[in-house]
Amino acid sequence: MEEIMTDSTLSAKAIELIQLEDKYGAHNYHPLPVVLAKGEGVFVWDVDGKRYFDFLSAYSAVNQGHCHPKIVNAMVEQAKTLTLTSRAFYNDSLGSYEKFITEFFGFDKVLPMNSGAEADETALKLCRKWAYTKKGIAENQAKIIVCNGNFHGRTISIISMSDDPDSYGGFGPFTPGFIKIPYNDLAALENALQDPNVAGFLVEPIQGEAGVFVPDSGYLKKASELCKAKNVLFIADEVQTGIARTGKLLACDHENVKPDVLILGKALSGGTMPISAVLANDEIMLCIKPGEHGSTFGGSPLAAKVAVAALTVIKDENLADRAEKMGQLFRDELAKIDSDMIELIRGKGLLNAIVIKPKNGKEAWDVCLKMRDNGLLAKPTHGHIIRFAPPLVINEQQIMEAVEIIKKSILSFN
Ligand code: IF1
Repeated sequence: MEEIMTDSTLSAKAIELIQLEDKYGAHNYHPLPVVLAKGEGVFVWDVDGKRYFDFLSAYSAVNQGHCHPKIVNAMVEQAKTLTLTSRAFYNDSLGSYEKFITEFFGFDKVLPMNSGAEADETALKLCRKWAYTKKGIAENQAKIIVCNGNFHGRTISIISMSDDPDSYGGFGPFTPGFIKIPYNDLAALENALQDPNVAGFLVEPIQGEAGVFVPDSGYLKKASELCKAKNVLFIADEVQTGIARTGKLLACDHENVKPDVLILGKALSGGTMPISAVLANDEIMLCIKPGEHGSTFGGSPLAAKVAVAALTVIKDENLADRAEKMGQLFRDELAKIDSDMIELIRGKGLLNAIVIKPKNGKEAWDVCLKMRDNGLLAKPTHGHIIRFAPPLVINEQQIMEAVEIIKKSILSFN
C-alpha cells in the first residue's frame, strides 16, 4: 500500500478503489497500480478517463480486442433468451457450437468446460482413462510427462506438475503420477518415454509463464513423433498460445503438429466469460462415459453462442495473419531501440517478451510503471521479463505508436 500512497500519478478515486480491493479481497495478486473502467479494441481507459494501449490482453483472453461488438451482441442476445440449462437437459445452442468448433479445429469431439485449469484437469482425466481402457496400463499406474517451467493453472493436481515454488509451495500433499523433464529437451523426453506406464505428454507449445519461452524449431514435431512411436498421447495446452495469438490458429500449426488432445481457453470467449474446451478424436474422447465428468456451466447456451462468435471473429478478421505480420513488425521495431536495458527480445506472432537488464536499480517493474505513465500497460514476470501481447486487432500505426511509448519509457532510464 505504501507504493500506492506515494504514487503521484494516481487520483484520489483510483487510490480509493485500490484500497477497497486491498481491504476486502484476498491478497493473491500484486497488480500494477492502474484502475481500469472501460475497454475497446486495443485500448483500455482508467477511472480518470486516461487511455492506454493494452499490451497484456488479459493474458491473451482478449485476442479479438476489448468488447468486440459481434461477441458482445451474441452474448447479450443469448443472455436475454436462455443462459443455462445445465447438462441435465439438451439445449438448442450446444450442438451447433460443438459442430462448429470441432470442424474449426479438425477433431471428432469437444468437451466444453469453463476455465483453462478445468480444461487441463479434463485432459489429464481423459488421458488417464484412455490409459486404462485403451492402452492397457494397470489401474492407478498411469504417468503423464510434464515440463519444468510449465504453467497450466492453479488446482491441486495442476500445481503438482509445477516446479515453481510460488505455485506449489505450502499447498501439498500433491497428486502423484507426473514425471517432470526439462522443456525443449528431446533427449529427456525420449528417456522418460521408456517407462511403459507413460500415457501422455502435456506441453505448452510456447511456455507463457516461463516468460514467453519459444522452444527450438522442430521440437514440437519431433516430440509428437516420439510420443506416437510409444503410443503416448501428445496433449497441447494452447490455452494461451492458441486462437491466432502466435500467428497461426494454433501454435502447433507452425510445425504441422496435430495434438491427440487439444486444450483451449481464454480467447475462446474473446475475454467476455470463462469458456474452455478439450478437443480429441472419438478413440480418446469416448473413453469418458456419462456421469464421469462435467460441470454446471460448461456447454451452456450462453457459452456456446459466445464461443461461436469469438471464433468467427478470428476467422473473418484474419487475426492469425495479422498477428504474424504485426508481430514481425513489432519485434523489428523493438530491435531498433538502443538501450542496454534490453537484453533479449523473443516471441512469435503477437506473443512476445523482452528480458530486462536492471540499470541503476531500475527493473522491469519500474519500466512497466513508466510505460503506464506514458500510456501503455504491460506486466513484468519473474522480475526481469516483460510480456508484450496486445489484442490481435492492432494495426500498423498503433504498433508504431506503442513502440514509441516503449522506447521513450526505456530510454528515460538512460
Ligand atoms: C493468472 C501466467 C499467463 C495458461 C496455460 C492454463 C492456464 C493458463 C498455458 C489456466 C493461465 C494465466 C492465468 C493468470 C496468469 C496467466 C499466465 F503468467 F501465469 F502464466 F497467461 F501467462 N494453461 N494463465 O497460461 O487458465 O484457469 O486461469 O483460465 O492470473 O493466474 P485459467
